[in-house]
Amino acid sequence: MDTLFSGMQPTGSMHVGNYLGAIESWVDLQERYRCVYCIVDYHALTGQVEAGAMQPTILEMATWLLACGIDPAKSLLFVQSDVPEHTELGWILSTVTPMGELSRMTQFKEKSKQAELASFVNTGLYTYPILQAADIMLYKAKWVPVGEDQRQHLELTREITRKFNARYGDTFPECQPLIKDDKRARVLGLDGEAKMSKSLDNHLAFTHTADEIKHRVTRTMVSDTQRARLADPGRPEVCNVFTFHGFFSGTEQRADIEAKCRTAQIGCFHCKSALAENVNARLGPIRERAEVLRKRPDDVRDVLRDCGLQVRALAQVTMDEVRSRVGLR
Ligand code: AQP
Repeated sequence: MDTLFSGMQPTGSMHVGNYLGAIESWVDLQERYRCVYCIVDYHALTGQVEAGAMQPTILEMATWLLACGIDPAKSLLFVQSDVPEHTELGWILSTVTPMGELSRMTQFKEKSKQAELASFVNTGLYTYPILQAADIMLYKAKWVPVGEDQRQHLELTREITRKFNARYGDTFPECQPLIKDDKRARVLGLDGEAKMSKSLDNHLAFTHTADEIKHRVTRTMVSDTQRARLADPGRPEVCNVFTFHGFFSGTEQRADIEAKCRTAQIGCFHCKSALAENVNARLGPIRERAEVLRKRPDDVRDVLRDCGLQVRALAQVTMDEVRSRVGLR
């Protein structure tokens, strides 16, 4: 089986964008690959993390991932900082990474603007993609399921792999991104413009209650902006609410909504209410499983610890090889 790697930051709650863009695939891919899934707490330090706040959010993220269907009998789910080899390899890879390539990263440009508002652009934000390359390369992963926003970082990982192999000999495979080929690759936020994201507060979080989801969808989600009155025919093809029906509603209901929207037989509120119901129906069983796991936090910690030990053994084999190739002791 080929190895597959992906990571998730333990910041806030999982949201519908993470779920549709990445986590749904994480679950499906467990059947076909040796999956290594990582809660990337070192990466989260590049954001505004309060001292001491990380452990509960790591546990919370692990709980959501298990509730979504990550199965420790099939996949390795661990915490990045339990395997310090990530940062060791990251340092070595930084010595083959051109600064010019890093400076082109659009995520750095966007995140540093947000960080500027908080008056602190840290170096970790800039070198983030090198640590991400180390995360993947440490397990010699060939496949990386992510959302579209990570495509550029994975191109850089491939470039870093080529540079390392050219300098020290063939050591790492070039990874390939696994990105959905539809609108789930970049789920838009409730504003219908930007990527769904916690920091923009345009998201539907797994921690939102059913009522909060209903409120957010029916009251704040932007639909077809040109449809001013109920009597105006709608344009589902430009409407983010209709796109979300594509993610959450059945074929028949979608066809019905589309026809009635185009002929102004239903208004946006009706369409959004149906969507909110379907989102809650999808999240319901996940929330229930998370609730059960929350009563057994030690079981979740055990999974992270056991997987961490297994993964560290793999990482140490790679680092022995890397140190030897590079000429370190
Ligand atoms: N809107 C999205 N559409 C599709 N995929 C998405 N991903 C994130 N947002 C979307 C994918 O989710 C995985 C985990 O990403 P992350 O841990 O880096 O989360 P994030 O991108 O930091 O999430 P936010 O909400 O955007 O965080 P903030 O606002 O705190 O910066 C990745 O595979 C990512 O592609």
